[in-house]
Amino acid sequence: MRVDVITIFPAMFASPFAESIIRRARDRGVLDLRLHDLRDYCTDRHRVVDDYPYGGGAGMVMRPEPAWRAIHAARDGARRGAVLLTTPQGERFTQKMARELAACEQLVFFCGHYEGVDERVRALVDREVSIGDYVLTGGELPAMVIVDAVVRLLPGVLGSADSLAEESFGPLLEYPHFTRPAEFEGMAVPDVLLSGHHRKIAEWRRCQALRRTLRRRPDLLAQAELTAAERDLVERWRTGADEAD
Ligand code: 6GU
Repeated sequence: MRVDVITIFPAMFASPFAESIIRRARDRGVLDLRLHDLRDYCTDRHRVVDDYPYGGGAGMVMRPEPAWRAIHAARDGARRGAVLLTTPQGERFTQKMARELAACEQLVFFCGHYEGVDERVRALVDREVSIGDYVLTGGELPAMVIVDAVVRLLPGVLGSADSLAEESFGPLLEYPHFTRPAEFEGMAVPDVLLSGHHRKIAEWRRCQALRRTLRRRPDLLAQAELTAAERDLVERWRTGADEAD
């Protein structure tokens, strides 16, 4: 996958994109990452990327000309792909969207700043994306978050297929994990995990995932595919007929 990021702060991307899984994806040639400094697409001597809003009001607006040039320079029309604008006004980023974006051959991120981007730039934007209901200082961290979530889904990036299939947002939260020692600070690993009984271990984990999801994210249970027995169990926990912790 080719990923182009258009930003006024290209240096912000250096470390997150040079470590861990993203680095491995780049080393393996799965990810071709290109950073574009928006100021390089200015034609004025002072490389100004923002201007005052027509109609007045607080804050500055990102100018359309450098944005337009940068997006055209970055987007390779021969690749199936999308131009994404990171903005708090965007559609909420989810695991489902990560899967959709992972099917693209190119993603171009335009990192929003100031009060926003000149509305006419939206003519080149396929999707506006927000990573959640809070305000950040700019669209760089959201672009990094989205690239991270998408790239780890690309074939050949993670070690085993299992780590993708079993994890959260499948759509239950994960069961508790333990490693050695069997007892730590007076806290013991649940006996079933030491039993070597694979079916019982799988049942215990499924049960823990259900309890945890009910307690922490009951909204996720609505979309989960549960067996009749599991629905029943959850209903008993919910009504307090059975205690869940
Ligand atoms: Cl995409 N941008 C900004 N500035 N703040 C955000 C965001 C994006 N997503 C959540 N908060």
